[in-house]
Amino acid sequence: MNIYKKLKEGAPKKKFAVLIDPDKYSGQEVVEIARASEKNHVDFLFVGGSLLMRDHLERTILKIKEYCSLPVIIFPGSNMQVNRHADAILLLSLISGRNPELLIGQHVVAAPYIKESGLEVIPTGYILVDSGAQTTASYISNTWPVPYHKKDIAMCTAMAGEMLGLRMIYLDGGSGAQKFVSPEMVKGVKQSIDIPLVVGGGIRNATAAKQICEAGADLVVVGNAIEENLDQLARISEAIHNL
Ligand code: 1GP
Repeated sequence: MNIYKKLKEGAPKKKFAVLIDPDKYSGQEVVEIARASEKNHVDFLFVGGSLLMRDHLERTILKIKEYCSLPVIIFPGSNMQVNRHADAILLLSLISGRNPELLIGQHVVAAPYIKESGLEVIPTGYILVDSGAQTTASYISNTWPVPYHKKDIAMCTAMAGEMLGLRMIYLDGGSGAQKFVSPEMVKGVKQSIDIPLVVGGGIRNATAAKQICEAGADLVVVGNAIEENLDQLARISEAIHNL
């Protein structure tokens, strides 16, 4: 299955990914979320976390695979999060930051492992955006996020990412963001690039997901809101897919 193709060719139909942080779910909860995701037509399951405290990545992926047939994409917090049981991996280059380790350093170390894994690689320009308070992602990455109101910076960063050959842009307020990326910024970035645009961080309900899609996101990622209330999954999925 070519996941990038599925993402790109599906446009302008909007897509929905649920983020599963392996630290936060028990085995039974993974089963529940996997089943609910399949039932409610979620397009992709993202697995990963900025900081993992337990070695549960593989068992989480295997559990998902046992109970649903949705594509599993690793959204890695570091080069330790590579696992051949997933379908694809976002090879994130943190282009909003100036930390060489996250622009190229970790990739060099991970490259042979990723190659051996056989995972589909989706080179992704990762742009962290300030969301009201410091997130784990910005702290751990040792980078400054793009200021909330500076959409021009996000637009130019995304353009540069595309010109460098990255195949997707991910605008992220960070997990548990107090506010999601502004629709104005999403719109500006979407107009600046021809590659798919993923938006996540702090999207907590169907109204927010709809707003982000209408602004131009091709794929919306939700983690915390679903982790706190699984009922949100159906509502958000419906809002995104009915656009
Ligand atoms: C974080 O975009 C993801 O990197 C999802 O964020 O958990 O806030 O939905 P939330």
